[in-house]
Amino acid sequence: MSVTVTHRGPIAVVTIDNPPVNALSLAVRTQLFALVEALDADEHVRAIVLTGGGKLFVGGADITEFGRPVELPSLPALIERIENAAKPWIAAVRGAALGGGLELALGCHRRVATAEARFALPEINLGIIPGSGGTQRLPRLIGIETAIRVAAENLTLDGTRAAELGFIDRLVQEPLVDAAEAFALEALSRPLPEPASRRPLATPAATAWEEATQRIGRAARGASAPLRALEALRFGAENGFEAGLANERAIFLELRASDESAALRYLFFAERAAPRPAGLRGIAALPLASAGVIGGGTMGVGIAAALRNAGIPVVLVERDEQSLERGLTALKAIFEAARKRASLSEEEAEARMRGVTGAVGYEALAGCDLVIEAVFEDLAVKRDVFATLGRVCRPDAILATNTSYIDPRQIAEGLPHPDRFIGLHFFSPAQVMKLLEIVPIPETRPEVLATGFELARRLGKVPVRSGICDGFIGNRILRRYRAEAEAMVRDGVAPSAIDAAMRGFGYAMGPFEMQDMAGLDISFLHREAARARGEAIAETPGDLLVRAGRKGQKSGGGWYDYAPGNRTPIPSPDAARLIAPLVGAPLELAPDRIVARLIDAMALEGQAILDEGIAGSPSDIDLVEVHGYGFPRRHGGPMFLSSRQPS
Ligand code: 3H9
Repeated sequence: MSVTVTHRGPIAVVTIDNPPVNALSLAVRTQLFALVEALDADEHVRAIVLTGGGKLFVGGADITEFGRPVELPSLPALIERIENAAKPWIAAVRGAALGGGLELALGCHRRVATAEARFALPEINLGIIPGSGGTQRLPRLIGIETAIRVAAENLTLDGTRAAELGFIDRLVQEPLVDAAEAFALEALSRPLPEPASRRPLATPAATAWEEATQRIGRAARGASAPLRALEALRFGAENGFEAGLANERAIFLELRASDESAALRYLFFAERAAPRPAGLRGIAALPLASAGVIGGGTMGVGIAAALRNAGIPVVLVERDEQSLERGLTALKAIFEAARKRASLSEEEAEARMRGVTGAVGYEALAGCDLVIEAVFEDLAVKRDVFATLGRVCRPDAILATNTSYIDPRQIAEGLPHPDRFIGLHFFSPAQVMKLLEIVPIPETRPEVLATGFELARRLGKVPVRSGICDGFIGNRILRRYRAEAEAMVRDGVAPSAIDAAMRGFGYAMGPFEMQDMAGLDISFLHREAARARGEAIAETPGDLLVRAGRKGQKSGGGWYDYAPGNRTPIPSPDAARLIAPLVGAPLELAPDRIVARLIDAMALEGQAILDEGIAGSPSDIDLVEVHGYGFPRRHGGPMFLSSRQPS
């Protein structure tokens, strides 16, 4: 049974027990609906306490049902039935009451919660809006301004805040059900409060709506659900509860069927599946109490910051005092910036640095459970590092390389105990970017691989296992993406038109703007190295730019020109002249054609990566693109998009 009822004198306690998150599946809704009827008719029952089994109240509607037509009883019908029940229903909340879970609590006549309870309407993250009265009942209890923050801007209220806002009638302590029962008994003598749906709601001035529209539109970056949530809130405030509820439901059903919601739901499940790859079930991670990072450049410092943010003590190693000092200063600056943004307190920022030991020489790494190498991308340099680590580190310490392109098998050659070696490919800035490509070599022990995934979990990252190939999953697709963008330039399409199309699609910047920011020279050097190895790689427009000294923003220009001290790209006649020998007659392509050509190229490379067994699933590839390369979340990823296109 997903829903159980027990009797405590005149109080019936209804518990939703539907692990893992007590989602309001069809079975739960059906049983709850029948229970409301039965308890109304039961003359021994005078009030009902509704609670969730386990650690949380209810995680929301069952998202796995969203791919199918709505099955009855619907959640709005159930909530309306509870609101109209003959006896008072009291929600007793511990842990999360999210989405439909919060809406269910809103339909109850009274609510108690622990201080740590969490109330939120995260529907917009799934490309939908609340569909069971969340945008209509919540503002009538807590005021429209806070309701806007909750429904359209992802604000979570804890129990304490919810009680201050009057949404929670009483803050209680564990044992929750005992406290809720006592509250229910006391409340028996009091008249029932007006249900949320019948409470008045003050309508804010038009300017307040305009201000919220601007704010939410800016933050949404092209996603539609946040503004639709605001629209539902406004309509309800201006037209009354009944009309508001019908309008909310219509928007919910429209969005539930949208491509955007399908993409976001797909990512929701992909992100949850990623930390637990099939091959590692039951394999325990090794202890990870301390870590070393070699290299105090941007990447090493970012990795050190990510480790410290997860509470792991770090030894940062550089080759001389001066470089170490630079690295430590950069690390401190990261925490200082977080303090200025108020995401860290002064004390926390100081504690982050207290957990860092700077060292010149590798002996300081002798006690570390894990050492991550983030030095210059050069095989000989890296091999040297690991030869030394093989001598100074414990034989059971995990040794990891952060290489982006070098074959980790070659790096590990000659290392004693290569079974503890692994690639951990972070993305810059490593304290921010969510992706972690985990690259085992054939000798890597399963426990070491499991520790890579456990590290990702502790760092709050999305782990994706990658096989070994040039560039692993992400940089290999990036190369194909850039090559296709350059092929379009050769066909005569202006770089600025390609960039504008990709921005329109949802990327923060287009491929040429990105190259200018990152520098054109690194991929140029790769091509040159491949040419030196005898690979037949034709001259590209990018090669012509680099040969003329246009390496991107750092050299004052690349694909674009830049005014001194300004990063705004200006279409460049000089660049156009330089690449002209490789470029055809001007060609205008519609933005959606440009986007389709680039996404197709990425998906084709992704398919090759799958066929070669480099990635385990299409969704792993999409997670790489979304979390490492700025692919717009609302489109799901290149593999998702291509799977939905008619062929
Ligand atoms: C909604 O409510 C719409 C309504 O307004 C209107 C309806 C008419 N359904 O995250 P975890 C699975 S929309 C189905 O690792 P945690 C998840 O896939 C919903 N399954 O746990 C995973 O499965 P598996 C609004 C769900 O403890 C397992 O549960 N609600 C759902 O770190 C554990 O998940 C939300 O958007 C679901 N609703 O965090 C809340 N939720 O083990 C979404 C989870 O097979 N959920 N699963 O991989 C969450 O934010 C977190 O799961 C939660 C628990 C905080 C609840």
